[in-house]
Amino acid sequence: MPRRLDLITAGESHGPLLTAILTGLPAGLKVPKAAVDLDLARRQHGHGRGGRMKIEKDAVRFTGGLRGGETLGGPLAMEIENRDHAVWAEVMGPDAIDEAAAARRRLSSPRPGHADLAGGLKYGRRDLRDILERASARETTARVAAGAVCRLLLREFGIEIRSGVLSVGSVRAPERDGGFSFDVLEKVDEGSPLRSVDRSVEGEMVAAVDAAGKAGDTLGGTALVAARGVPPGLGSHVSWDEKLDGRIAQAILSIPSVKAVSLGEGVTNAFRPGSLAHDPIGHDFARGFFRTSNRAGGLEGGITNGEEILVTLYQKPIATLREGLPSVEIDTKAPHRAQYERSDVTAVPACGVIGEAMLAFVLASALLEKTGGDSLDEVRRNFTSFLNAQRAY
Ligand code: EPS
Repeated sequence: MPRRLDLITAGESHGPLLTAILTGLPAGLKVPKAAVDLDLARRQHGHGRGGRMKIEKDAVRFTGGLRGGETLGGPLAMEIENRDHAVWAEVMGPDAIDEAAAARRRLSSPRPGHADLAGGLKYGRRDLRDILERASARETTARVAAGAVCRLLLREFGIEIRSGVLSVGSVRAPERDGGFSFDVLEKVDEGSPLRSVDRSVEGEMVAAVDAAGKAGDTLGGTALVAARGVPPGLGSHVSWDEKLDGRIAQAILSIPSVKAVSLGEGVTNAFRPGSLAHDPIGHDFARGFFRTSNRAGGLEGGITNGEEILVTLYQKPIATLREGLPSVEIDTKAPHRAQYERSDVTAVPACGVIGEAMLAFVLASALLEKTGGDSLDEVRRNFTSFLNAQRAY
C-alpha cells in the first residue's frame, strides 16, 4: 500500500511505558504537548471505564523529531508512562521478573472473545499474560497520541474530525431525518458521561452501564466518527489497496473489540433500491460540485468526494467478564471458567476517540500522498494548487 505516514506502537499494558513512532510528517508542523494530552484525556474519559483509568494520568513525552515544539521532518517519537507499572514491575519487568510473583499473575484459563488462546497457540506462550499484555486496549493510548498529531496536520488544511456515541448496549439515540452528521458531533458534550450524540438518552445509557456492571457483565455499542472539510480527490479508484474506503475500514477494524464498520449508510443501503441509495449531484459556482444527501459518507470509488466522511463503528462487548465465560485450563485441559482481570464495563466513548485517531491517521496520510512536500509550506503550496485545479475543472 503506498503510504506516506507510518505508525508503529510498542509497549505492554503493564510494562513501563507505551511508545508511538510516526514517520512521514513534513517539517514545520507545530505540535503543542497540550493538544496531544487533551486527546489522551478524552480517551480516558467515560462512564463504565475500569479502575485503571483512576490510576493513569496519560501525558505525552516527546523523545524525537521535535525541536521547540515544531517537527523537523524526521520520525516523531512519543512515549506515555504506565503509572500502574510501579505495582507490576516484578511481573512485567523487561529485564527481569520475580518468578513467584509472575506465577501468581499467570493467565492459564483464556477468555473467550479475547486474543488469549489464539495468541498463545500462535506464539507458543504458556502464560497467556504474554498475549493479553499486548492485546490490551491500553495500546490505543499510543495510537491516540499519534492521531492527535495527525489531527494537527489536518487542521492546517481546514479538516476537522469528531466522534460521538450512537448506542450503548441496546440503548440507542433516536434516529434523525437525514441521519447523523458532523454538525451533531460538534454538539457532543465532551464532559458528559458517555459522550452521546443525544443527551436525552444519556441517562438511560448510564443506567444500562450500571446494571451491566452490577451483574458482572459488559456492553458494546456504536459510535459515529466523522471528518469535515476533506477535499475531493484523496485516495484512488485505480488499485484495491489505494481505495480510501478500504483503508479507513481496516484502520477502524484494527481497534480492539471493533467488529464491523459502516461507511455512510453502507449497511442500510444494502437493503434499499439503487434509486434511494445514492447522492444526487448538483453544482453552483460558489460551492462547486455538491450532493443533496450524503449516504455514501463522502467516499465513492475509494476517493473522497468532498462531502463529510461518515464512519460508524460497531464495538462488541469487552470480553472480560467477572464470572468468566466457559473455558478450559490450558495445563489440565479441564473445563474452567475464564480468569477475570480488572477491565471496563464499557469503553464505547473511548472507542470513538480512538476512531478519531485512526481516521486522522488515514486522512493525513492520504493528504500527504496527494500533495507530497517536505515542509509544511511546501505541502500548503501543493494543496492550494490541487484545490485550484479542481476549481478550474
Ligand atoms: C485499558 C487499560 C486496561 C483495561 C482496558 C483498557 O487496563 P487494566 O488491564 O490494567 O485494567 O482497563 O483493557 C481492555 C479493555 C482489554 O480488553 O484489555 C485502556 O487503557 O484503555
